[in-house]
Amino acid sequence: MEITIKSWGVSKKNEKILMYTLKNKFMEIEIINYGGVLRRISTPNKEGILENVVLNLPSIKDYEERSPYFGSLIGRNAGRISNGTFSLNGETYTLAKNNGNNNLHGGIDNFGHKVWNVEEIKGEDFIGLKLSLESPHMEEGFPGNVKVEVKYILKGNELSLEYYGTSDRPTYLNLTNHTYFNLSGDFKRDITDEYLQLDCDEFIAVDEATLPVEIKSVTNTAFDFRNSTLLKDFLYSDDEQIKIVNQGLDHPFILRHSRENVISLEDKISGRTLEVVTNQPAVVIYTGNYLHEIGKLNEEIECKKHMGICFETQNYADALRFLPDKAFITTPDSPYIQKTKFIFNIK
Ligand code: G6D
Repeated sequence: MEITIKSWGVSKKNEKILMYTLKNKFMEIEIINYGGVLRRISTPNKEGILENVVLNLPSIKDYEERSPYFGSLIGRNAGRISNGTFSLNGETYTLAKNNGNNNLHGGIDNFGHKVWNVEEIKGEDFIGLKLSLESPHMEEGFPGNVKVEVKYILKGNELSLEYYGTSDRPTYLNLTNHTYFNLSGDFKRDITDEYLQLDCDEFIAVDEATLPVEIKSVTNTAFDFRNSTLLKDFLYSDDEQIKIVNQGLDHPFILRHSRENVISLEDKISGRTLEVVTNQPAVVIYTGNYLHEIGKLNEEIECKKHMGICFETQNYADALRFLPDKAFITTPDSPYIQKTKFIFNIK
């Protein structure tokens, strides 16, 4: 197990960008201090060949100018807050609007655009990084002086993300990571050949602005992934909710938590599988329905629609408006905690 660090240029604000590579016997990952971006995860295919299973871009300039949150840590809020406003304890807060009339992924100067502090962590059977940042009271309109820590921990074939946040006054914190997985290896194919299985009896239907409108049973809908489903069959099936988000998934699913592994993705061609385990109540699954707009991933490969799939584990979408009783409020006495594990295997 080893951690190596190299310089990865400078940001537009002249901040030093560092790339951390963590390696063990099974896999390798790369993290940059800009946005806490998880830039590469290389895992073996069934022939034992290590290849990258997450979408990435070649330089820091690309991340600053054209990344649709590739691998970024997202805060202070994952997803949309409708009308860019919320009320808490009788106060109304006006947030930065960066998605029509809504606040998306925390606003303009969100956590995905910040340079995080990074410390190395080492244990007997794991290595990791502890990323931290402070977000001042009223940043992007959110109340509270907030301190956030995210640990990336690599142990065998598992990558864990442990989030911890505190605030000096009540606020809304809802963090996630926006990695786009593609198990084919080095982006050989899009995700339409991959199989998805979810322990979810319910999903949340959305409107034209991708805001949540109704909790629905998955039974007798295209959104029933309780049995493993080939993504191609879902993505091109005829359903209003698929079309409303530009042909795909961009929907919250409510996690059942009846067994340990609540989300699984499988690529039968490479033999790779991914399982996601989380303590969060929901996951927004996004199938990269606009990825054809971002240009090239590297010198040879043009990014296509459905090139990656995100599992954004989080609180219920737009919870302060849509499900206020379930919105988790961070207070000085009750910190924000999320634990999510990504487990890689070969079948
Ligand atoms: C998120 O849910 C959103 C999408 O609508 C958005 O386009 C993407 O991030 C960039 O997953």
